[in-house]
Amino acid sequence: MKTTKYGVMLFASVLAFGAVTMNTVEAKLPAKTVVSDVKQAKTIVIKGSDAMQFDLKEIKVKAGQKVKLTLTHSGKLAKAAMGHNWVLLKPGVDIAAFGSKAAAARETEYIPKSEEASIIAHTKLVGGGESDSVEFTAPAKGTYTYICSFPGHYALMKGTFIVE
Ligand SMILES: [Cu+2]
Repeated sequence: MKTTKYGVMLFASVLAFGAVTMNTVEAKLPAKTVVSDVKQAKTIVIKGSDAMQFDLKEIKVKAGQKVKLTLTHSGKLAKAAMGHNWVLLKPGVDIAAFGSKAAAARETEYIPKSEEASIIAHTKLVGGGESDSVEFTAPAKGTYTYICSFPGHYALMKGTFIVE
């Protein structure tokens, strides 16, 4: 009897986890369910490649939602040559100015100490085959920008983070 009960609970939690990770399912659910989703963590996986590209150009979350974002480097190149991170910037940050300060911040893996106030959340720098995750609360409704702050990457490695 006990085993069956735990089996059902495990199955239920697998289902719940699946619902959080699938955007398409979330979009089709009735409004009532969507509201409760704000309290659930949103899991996002974004990949950075050896071709200096993020596989996601746009990410959508809800205001106040817990977000767990994992950056995976899908390539093979070393961190020193083709490192990637994921940096979510506050609105109004001059990306070119931020990028040039970041490029000079090699000791802190291209996260400039002087610009910490411009950053909402960021992952660590990863090389080929590595991953890093960051958890944060989605900020207020609006449109934000994320970049990779490795020198020279932000021009190509950039996307829009939409908070609804
Ligand atoms: Cu990069």
